[in-house]
Amino acid sequence: MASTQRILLLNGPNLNLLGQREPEVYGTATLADHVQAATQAAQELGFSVESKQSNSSSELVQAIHVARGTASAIIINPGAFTHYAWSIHDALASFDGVVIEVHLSNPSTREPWRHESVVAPVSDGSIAGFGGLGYVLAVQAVARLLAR
Ligand code: CA2
Repeated sequence: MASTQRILLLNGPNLNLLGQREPEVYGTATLADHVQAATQAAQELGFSVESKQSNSSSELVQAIHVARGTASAIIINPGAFTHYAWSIHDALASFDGVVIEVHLSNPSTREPWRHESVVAPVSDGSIAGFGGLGYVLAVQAVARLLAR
């Protein structure tokens, strides 16, 4: 029997503060709430989820390296690293599986510096502006893309 396929769920800087500040932008749910919803959706589709949040780009790069060979997909909300962290771009480019970029808000409708994503060019797709639903939609996208 094939082993359960693993999804690495990564969240970047300051997302550990979700639910504590700026609810008008990011909602009232905590990161733990989002991870739980994504994990439940993944389990229903036959996947397991490993979740990591870090405020350090090097830790996120390291987690992506570990995912090479151990995970079938990466779902990543890189936080502000989205807009300038070429190290995360390069690490994701080295990952052979499915990559989905998620944002709670819609960066395209916000300040101009948020309009560029250096992660989007190395992602299979990006989901933005749906709040926490984005993580669940990303899990569903992973399942569909891996079933092709
Ligand atoms: O919309 C998203 O998910 C973002 O990735 C969130 C990042 C932002 O820099 C991106 O442009 C879009 C910021 C995350 C900060 O999270 C906070 C949570 C609670 C309180 C303050 C910040």
